[in-house]
Amino acid sequence: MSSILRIALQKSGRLSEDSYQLFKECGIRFDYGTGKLKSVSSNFPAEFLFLRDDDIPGYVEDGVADLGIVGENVAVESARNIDTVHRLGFSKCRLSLAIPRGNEWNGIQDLSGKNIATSYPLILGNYLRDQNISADIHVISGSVEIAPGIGLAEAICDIVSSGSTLLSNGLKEVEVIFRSEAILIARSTLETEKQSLLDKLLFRIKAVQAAKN
Ligand code: PRT
Ligand code: ZN
Repeated sequence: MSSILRIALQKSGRLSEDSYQLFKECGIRFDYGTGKLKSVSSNFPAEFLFLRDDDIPGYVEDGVADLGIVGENVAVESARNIDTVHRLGFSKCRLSLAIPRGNEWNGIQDLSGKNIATSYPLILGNYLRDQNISADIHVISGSVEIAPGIGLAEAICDIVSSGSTLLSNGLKEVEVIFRSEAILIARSTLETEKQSLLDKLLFRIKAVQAAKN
């Protein structure tokens, strides 16, 4: 039986368009943006699944998908047993600590004993442990940047790209704790046939990237 790679992509969001473009530039055709949950490529042994980004690491670990594209921030925070096979260079952003603009900042020790709101408790927890800082992590799933304004936390740790969201919420970025970009992830043990399809795919991705540099 000939195998087919199952590849999980974000259905709609900041990774979607560039993920689709990447496969298109690799010469791999499939229907995208039709609202369907999956699409089989017409010219490469691959089937694409369109999912929420947060679900992709789990599906790859469980073998529902063989490969996926996610932000490194999401892959690391998921703590799933998955492999990073390639860095893709798009959807770049950083995970940063931010505090109210008017507050003084003398360094990370200022956060000792403080409340920090975030959707990234694992990455933040590891960072604070490395820095020997003991602070309370308050997990919230969205709109983290409003937490200081409503008295929920003294600082936040959130994804930043242009910085305009921080600015419009009266916050300033004081420390970058993690830099992220889109990555290609894979199940940690792929069957031989799937591995050779992945090798073919990687060869094309690298050629596309090299042509751009
Ligand atoms: O619906 P689904 O769960 O699939 O998507 P999502 O809403 O969880 O994710 P999405 O599409 O917003 O982001 C997908 C990935 O893109 C993230 O996991 C990051 O790896 C990456 N990325 C790049 C970003 C940003 N840039 C970004 N700016 N993710 C989020 N943001 C947020 C940021 O948190 C801030 O609130 O966008 C807001 C605007 O940022 P500024 O600094 O440009 O104002
Ligand atoms: Zn998400």
